[in-house]
Amino acid sequence: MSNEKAPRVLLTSVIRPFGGPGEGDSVGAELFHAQVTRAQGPFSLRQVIRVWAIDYLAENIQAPAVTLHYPSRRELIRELSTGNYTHVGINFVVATFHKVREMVPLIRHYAPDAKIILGGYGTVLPDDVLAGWGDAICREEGIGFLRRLLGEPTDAPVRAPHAPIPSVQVLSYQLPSVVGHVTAGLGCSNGCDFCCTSHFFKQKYVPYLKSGREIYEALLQTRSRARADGQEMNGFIVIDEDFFLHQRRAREFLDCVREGGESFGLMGFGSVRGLSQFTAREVAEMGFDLIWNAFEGAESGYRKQQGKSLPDLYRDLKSVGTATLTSMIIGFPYQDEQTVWSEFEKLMELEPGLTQCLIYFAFPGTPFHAQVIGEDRYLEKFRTAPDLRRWDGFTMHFKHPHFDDPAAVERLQRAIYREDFRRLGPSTLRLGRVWLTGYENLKNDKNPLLAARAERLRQDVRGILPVIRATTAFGPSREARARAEALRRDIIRLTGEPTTRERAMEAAAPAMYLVSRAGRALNLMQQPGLLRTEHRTGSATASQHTRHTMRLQGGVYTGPARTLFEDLADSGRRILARVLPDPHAGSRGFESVTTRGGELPYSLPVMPVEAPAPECAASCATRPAAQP
Ligand code: B12
Ligand code: SF4
Repeated sequence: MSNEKAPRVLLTSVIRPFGGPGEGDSVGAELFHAQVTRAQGPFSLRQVIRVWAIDYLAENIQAPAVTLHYPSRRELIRELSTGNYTHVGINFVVATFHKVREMVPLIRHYAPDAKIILGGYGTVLPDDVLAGWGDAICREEGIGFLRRLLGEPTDAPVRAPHAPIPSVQVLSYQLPSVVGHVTAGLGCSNGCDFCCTSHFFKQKYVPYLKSGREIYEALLQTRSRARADGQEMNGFIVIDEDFFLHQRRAREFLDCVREGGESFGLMGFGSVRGLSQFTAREVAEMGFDLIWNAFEGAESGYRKQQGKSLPDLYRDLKSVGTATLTSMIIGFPYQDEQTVWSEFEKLMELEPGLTQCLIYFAFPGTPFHAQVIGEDRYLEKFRTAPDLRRWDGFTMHFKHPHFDDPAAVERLQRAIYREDFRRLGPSTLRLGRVWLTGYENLKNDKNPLLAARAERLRQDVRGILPVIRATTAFGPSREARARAEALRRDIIRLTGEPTTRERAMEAAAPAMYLVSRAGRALNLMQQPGLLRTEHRTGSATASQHTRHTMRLQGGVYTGPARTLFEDLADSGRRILARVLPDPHAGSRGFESVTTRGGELPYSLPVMPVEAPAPECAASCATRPAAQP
């Protein structure tokens, strides 16, 4: 693809607002609130997550670039009209493909000369569905692809961008710090039958950071950039599908943390198989406060579940202050309603800090997708006119031996989220309980790293006192309120009486609960805000990368008046949409998604890989050079 002008690249997420008519209410810019704490009302954790893919791409090309996280339609138009772009890259997933179809005509109109590049896991869709919406499709590691497309050298190493996100907000109180991010690698070798990322990269792990030291240094680097911009970074998210599976690298990381002597606060993903290679104390020394772990189903039989028993593993992790976000799947063929509830009981016994429950569903390119097509299991409405907006884990797509009515599975899923909240209460308190346990067990530990961890956990636990007060007033059940009272007693017993400031925060908590509740009920200030960042343009400054992070949270951070106007306009559009025909309903012409299985198609255009670097690009390029 040749372009006469010097390349100037716009990389964007899909546009906001989210949650419009026909869209799944889980499909937004948040993880916790949309998919995990969704039944927890005002207690839900709010944290907008940026699209790190476009940050990685912008950081690792040479051409000037601008990234847009969650622009509105108007903001996208403004950028396209003034940006003089030669290339516009869009990151999307299957459930947001309808937004790509809204954005592409705008790009063609306002930047008619720009080449459109489609990337992200939405590209698992077949060529005939994506045809016409882009000039290039990236179905592989993206940095190598984009460098090749722009004619840039492909042998430069991959640099981790400085791409923080806001710390969580709860009861409308925003922690003033940011959370750092590092992607250690893409893909996963475990190969679970439904897993899009694993099969996107042909069950191969694609390391961005090969050594534990590189990961350690990347964390320190992003934090020192935040500090240079006057912002505290109090934790990190490490994206890597199974961090602990790479034992040598994780041990090297542990050595670096020991050498550095500082207790980190990390969130990452870890399977039973990976975690079983480490003791809980080692996991705690590395700094993990929260691990996303898969419970799936008792008989799901995935390789990743082999290792220590879940009760033992969870008990050990909690004893050192490491909580879990535990995910469960419903809709496996062996499960009937009773089985699901008995598996849920097992999950509740583990008392996870956070629970995710998804319906078993199939992305193109996965073995499960091929299987359901082979067995003709797609429901008629998905087979003939698949509504891609509902490829979100909250919709039942298949005929099931034990559920005649697919809506029954969706009702069951909602009931599970409600019951999890009713019994165990707000996640903030559940996490607090684990952190308090860690503090109690480690405060006099001879290992200085673990003693330092205890002190960090103590401070985190004190921060939840206001949420405890709101729970005792508005908690979902007697059980949850009693848990809250017991937790407050234990916090005070172990860490001391509340200070004057803490008492004031506690007193304000019920009012903050009511404010959050009103915002949700009126659908005000619920959308993310635009984060726009320039890279290598004349006006790009280093500090913009941290200073504007809070804008992601929208609401007061992007200007209350403007946000309010936008929210009201959105509500108006939603009312109108109730009487107008849904333009995306029953998308005929997409049947190939649910009637044709098989391998993922190739990236387009197919470009020869001349230099085998960056290393990850070479190892994960999904097919040999020049293969059609
Ligand atoms: C963080 C995350 C989120 C965040 C941020 C969203 C985002 N789009 O990044 C949040 C919490 C908001 C989120 C929400 C959802 N997510 Co999500 N998410 C992830 C997660 C865990 C990590 C993504 C990441 O940051 N990776 C690190 C970056 C650096 O790598 P990358 O994204 O793979 O990008 C590389 C390549 O893919 C490529 N690339 C990507 N984009 C582009 C664009 C261009 C132009 C080019 C050239 C290349 C390119 O280049 C990059 C560098 O190599 C992935 C699982 C995973 N481990 O990847 C799921 C994942 C992407 N999410 C998924 C889903 C289903 C969703 C939801 C629909 C869930 C729901 N029920 O609502 C929503 C959709 C929200 C939305 N608005 O898009 C699926 C997508 C499957 C699919 N085929 O559609 C995934 C793969 C999880 C899974 N295994 O099923 N998610
Ligand atoms: S362990 Fe997780 S990331 Fe790896 S294949 Fe299974 S579901 Fe996917």
